[in-house]
Amino acid sequence: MSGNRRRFFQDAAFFGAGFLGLAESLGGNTPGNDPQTAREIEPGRHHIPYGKNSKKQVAPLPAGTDPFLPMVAPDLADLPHQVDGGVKVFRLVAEPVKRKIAPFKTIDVWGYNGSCPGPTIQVQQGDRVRIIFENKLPESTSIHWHGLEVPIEQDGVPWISQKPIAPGEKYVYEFTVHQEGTFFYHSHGAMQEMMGMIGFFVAHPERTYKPRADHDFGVILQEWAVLPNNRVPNTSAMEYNWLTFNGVSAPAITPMIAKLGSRVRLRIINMGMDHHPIHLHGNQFVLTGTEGGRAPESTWYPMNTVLVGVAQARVVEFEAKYPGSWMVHCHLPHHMMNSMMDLLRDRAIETANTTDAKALRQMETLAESVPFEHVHHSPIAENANSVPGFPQDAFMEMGMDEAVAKPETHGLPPNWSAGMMGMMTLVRVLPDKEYERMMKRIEGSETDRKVEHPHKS
Ligand SMILES: [Cu+2]
Repeated sequence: MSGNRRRFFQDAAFFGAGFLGLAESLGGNTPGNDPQTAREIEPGRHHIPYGKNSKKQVAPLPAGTDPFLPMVAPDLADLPHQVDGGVKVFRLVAEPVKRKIAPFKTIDVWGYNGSCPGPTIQVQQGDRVRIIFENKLPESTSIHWHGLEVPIEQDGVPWISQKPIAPGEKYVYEFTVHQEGTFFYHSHGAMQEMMGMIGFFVAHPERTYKPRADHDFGVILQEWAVLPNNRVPNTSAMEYNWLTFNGVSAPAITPMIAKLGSRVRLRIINMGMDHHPIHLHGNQFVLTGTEGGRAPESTWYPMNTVLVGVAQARVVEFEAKYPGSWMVHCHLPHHMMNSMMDLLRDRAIETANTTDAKALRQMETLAESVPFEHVHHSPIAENANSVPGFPQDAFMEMGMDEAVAKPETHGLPPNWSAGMMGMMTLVRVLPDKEYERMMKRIEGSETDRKVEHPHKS
């Protein structure tokens, strides 16, 4: 039949669109190859953004300082600290990490403390911080405190402000955080950055921002070029086939949960090769901050898409006035997709030159080899095959609700996961009672996890 339509799918295979990568599953991946399971990233996923976390603040607050609402970065954990003579002491370890970016795709990246991106550092304006850093990479590295005004010897640039930190070496950074805002820490090596070596460094203000937010969420934007049947990103690539929020691609990204009537803050930082226009459905937001800190209220104006350029932070806030599951996603079309290269391999799907029924059967056959529970794409017209340009999105959707199920996805409509790919997640705005039930569900699953793994708690 039509060579054009067949080529569409072949091209799409190399272009990177549609299905989630399934290399490991189709290739008979063994559990031992996946040290970082979904369960292991759970600690950062679960959160009670309403106040409970603030009990974790151990150091007494100086006079004139408000307690802060910690930021929650879904799918990432916080870096814990100890207090030594009034100094907040963090231990940060650079090391290779296996990151499960989708149910059937784990990649070899570099990060910090077993996580890529690294765990979130949260401090308060005025804090003295000490970061005891250890390099467990096979090469030298250093850490730059992006946006923070620190003495030159703390700036983390190899050969300029310090000697490179050799493999196996430790290095201590120490400085006072006099700013407030959304910063990041990252390796100052370009290729190491593209291997994922970044994390949030949030400095909460001494005095709570007005109006105060009830929820504070964070998202790190990253892109990866991972060739078929490969697990190591190509860090010199100029085009990308996997796009992640906090190191996970949709639909595996954990939704953010907000209470109806609350004020929601979303901090977004970008450490990659591309800009990302991040769009929120159904609501307007205002830009309340950048990588330089809080913006004066006189500069706020309504918008619903914020362009987050490389090395920038953008902080937006909105009133969650409307109940529903509202999408937050990058609006670059190719960033709303996952790679289908891994799925296709040598079994190139030939749906494009066949009828809808045959296409479905082929998809069902593929689905049988992986734990997809739904393969029912959106309806197509009877004459679809005669329309120039068909198909575009017609065969791209594969539901995997069960594979990515977690408390935060409870109650979403069946097959919700089918259309979610790449840099895409949800803010679920829940009325009071539903919100309370959701929080209980999340807490309950945290309790289960602790019982199951008492040695980890
Ligand atoms: Cu994007």
